[in-house]
Amino acid sequence: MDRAQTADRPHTLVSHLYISDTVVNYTGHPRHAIAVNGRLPGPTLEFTEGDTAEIYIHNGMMMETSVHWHGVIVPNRYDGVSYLTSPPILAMQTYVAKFPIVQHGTYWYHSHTMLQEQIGLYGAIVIHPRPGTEPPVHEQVVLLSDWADEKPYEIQRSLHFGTDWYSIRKGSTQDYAAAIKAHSLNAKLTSEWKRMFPMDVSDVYYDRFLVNGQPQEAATHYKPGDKIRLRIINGGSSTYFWLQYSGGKMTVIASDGKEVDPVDVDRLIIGVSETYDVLVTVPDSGSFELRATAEDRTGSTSLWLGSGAKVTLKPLPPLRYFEGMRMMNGMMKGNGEMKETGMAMSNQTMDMNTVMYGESGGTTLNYGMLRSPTPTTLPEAPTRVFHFNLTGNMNRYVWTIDNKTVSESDKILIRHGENVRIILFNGTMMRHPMHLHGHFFRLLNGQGEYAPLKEVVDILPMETDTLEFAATESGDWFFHCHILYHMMSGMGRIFHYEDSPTPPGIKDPARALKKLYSDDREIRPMARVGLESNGSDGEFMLADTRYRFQTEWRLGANPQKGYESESHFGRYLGKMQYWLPYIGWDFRYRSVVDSGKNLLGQTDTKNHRNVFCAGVQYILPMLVIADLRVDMRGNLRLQLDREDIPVTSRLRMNFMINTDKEYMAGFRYILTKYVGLSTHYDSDMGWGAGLTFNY
Ligand SMILES: [Cu+2]
Repeated sequence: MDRAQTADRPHTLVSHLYISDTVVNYTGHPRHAIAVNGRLPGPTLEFTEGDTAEIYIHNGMMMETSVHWHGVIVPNRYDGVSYLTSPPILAMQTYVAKFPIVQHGTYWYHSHTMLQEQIGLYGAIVIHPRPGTEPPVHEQVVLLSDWADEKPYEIQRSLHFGTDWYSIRKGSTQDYAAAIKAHSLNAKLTSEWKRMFPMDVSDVYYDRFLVNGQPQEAATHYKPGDKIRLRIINGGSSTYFWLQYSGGKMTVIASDGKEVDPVDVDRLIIGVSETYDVLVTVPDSGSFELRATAEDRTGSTSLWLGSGAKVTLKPLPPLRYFEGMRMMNGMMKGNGEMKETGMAMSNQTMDMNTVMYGESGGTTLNYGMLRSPTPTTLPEAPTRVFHFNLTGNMNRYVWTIDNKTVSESDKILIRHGENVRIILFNGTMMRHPMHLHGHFFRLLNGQGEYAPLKEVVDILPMETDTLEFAATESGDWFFHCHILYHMMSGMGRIFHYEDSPTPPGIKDPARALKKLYSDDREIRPMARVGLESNGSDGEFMLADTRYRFQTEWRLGANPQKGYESESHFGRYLGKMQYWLPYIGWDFRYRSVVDSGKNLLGQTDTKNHRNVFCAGVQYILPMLVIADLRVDMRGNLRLQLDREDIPVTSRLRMNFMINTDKEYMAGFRYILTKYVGLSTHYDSDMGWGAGLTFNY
């Protein structure tokens, strides 16, 4: 298309997105994925500022879907958040989004339904400025993403039950053996004393990292001397990428689609869902590497620019987890809260993770270096200020704002015409890329009037960032962490413009909102069953953000060994969810006579019992669970146990002891995600060995 000829007449560009199920094979194993127009990622949608986009979305799948235009300013009804701004696109239906293109820059589109974004429903959006305002330059879309062979639902479910399988795959279990080897046993013990779970910079194990849908891509048509504008998009579901280039400096010229004064860097990190426009030069003959390394250093993906001999980069070294652990120990109070250090940290200027990197990479980009070429000050208007604390805990994978999920909080009312300022504090141990739909905000980064405009802010642990925007729209706009599994667990809020009409297409808003809330209200199952020579121990659990139903059993191989089962229903309390008051039922039978007293001087009923009970569990330092309960006959029991003591990367120790003079100790060696070898000694059942299955 000749843009010059159509420059003066805005015109409508019609595109069709055909969404379908597909099969991909990145690892030798075929896996289900979602394709747009037969490919993963979907096609790049290209526009010129002033165009009108008319996009037909044809859902060829047997499930509903949605498409959100990330960073693109669209009327609220086309924002593509199912059940909030737009109706879901039902199976085998077509939906049309038609909106004027009022900006330029690098953006992307992705599904906003369930976990679809993880398996391929995404693509790039490139919007050119009006003709004549941009010097001609080569352009290259660099759409980064992460791929796991495991089903996204399984990833999400296992994260909520504290799986350490991903740490095993990544080599980041931070077990006792590794701690001793790294002369860091003291740090490990301190960390467990403070009830911290091993920290990592990312939660999920990915099999592949992709650039434009491939582990490697070669753009051989570039010649020495070519200057290329890389339009880099992080379409990963939960991976931050370090970017490096073997052909010299990278010049950052735009962030989240908005121009910034050019700044030369040797490397930069791109947060989940951010975009950066970067100029690079092919300096010579040869093929130069643009490498995107996952922040956890478990893998990378490369785009090669130019032809000829490969000019490679040195791989980034593995993370030094125990250095990070030491730093965290120093910052964490025993109650799971961060100490107030008095240091004002913001805008990625002090990256606490640097202690884990162990290398100096030349000039590294941070938000403080981003400066808008034109003033971005907001119009004079009354300002509404919000303080948000990002909160969460790793053990149950609950991610919240002010300790409330989206469904547990009210919509936040704002009014058209006012200015909104958000002060964000990240009190968690992870970074969060917070994304605001439908608005660019100024990130107050020390550049005064020239604060950069963004729609995603990556906020590191312990940082406070301030952003502000003019409330110029209407309707509901989602503000959420863009790590897919954090968003789905409830880390977000909805900004609601007062007096907005219901978006067309949403017929029953109250019911629609319930559907939206169901994401973080999901109840998930887990189970663990041991089959050992002395009998079977097992556990089954259903849990959501706050509640847990759990039943456990011990079935002996004969009547002397007997059988027992305990069931509990309880609610987690507190930000760190250390407390769990519960009610339950305890039933047991053994063909031996109860004898004597328990440690509390009461009649011992551990062999014959059929009682209702109430109690409370509490996580003690060293991650030991204390459980104190009373049954309807007035019998008390105090029990201490811990299940997952990481002896080595795959070896776990567990123990239990209680005032009924029952005790148990055992080991489990993790073979696969679902199977382990196990052995244990139990005061009632004796010694046994066998297999443990977990789901
Ligand atoms: Cu997050």
